[in-house]
Amino acid sequence: MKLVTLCLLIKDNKVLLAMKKRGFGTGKINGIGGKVEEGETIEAAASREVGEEIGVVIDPAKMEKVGNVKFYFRDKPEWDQDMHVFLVKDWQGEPKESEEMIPKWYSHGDIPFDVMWADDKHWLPIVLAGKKVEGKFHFINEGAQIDGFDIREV
Ligand code: 6OG
Repeated sequence: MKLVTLCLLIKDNKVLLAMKKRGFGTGKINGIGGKVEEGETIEAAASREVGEEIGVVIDPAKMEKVGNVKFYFRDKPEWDQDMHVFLVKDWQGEPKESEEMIPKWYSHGDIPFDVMWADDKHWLPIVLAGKKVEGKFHFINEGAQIDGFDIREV
């Protein structure tokens, strides 16, 4: 199962999300992150991905771990992912577009769930309310549809 990260930058009660221009989830709006490379800590991987994708520098020690969500794809088990979610309130630089992503700030009441992964509406509001989550989702139709999930506050 692939180990991946997702960072949510928070400023003035807004969250930074980005439209993915290529790779897994192209066209969807999501937090910023990617695969953990061999020999890398999860925090270091999250910080590296944010640097590569939106040009912002994060100190791995200043990220707050707020979730662990696992995804199982019934018809594509090679897509299965173990995602670690972080809130980030302290960074250096201004988020900017890259070849991979177009970032944009969203008010908490204005999050475009209809163009995001279907799981997000079930856990992202909990995390944005300052709580931590743990759980899993089962997908069918190559990730287009949820076939069952379990999300808990921890
Ligand atoms: P790369 O393959 O681009 O990393 N990701 C998901 N995020 C959400 N919210 N829901 C999902 O439901 C996701 N599946 C994957 C984790 C993939 C990026 O996409 C996230 C990584 O940040 C299925 O390296």
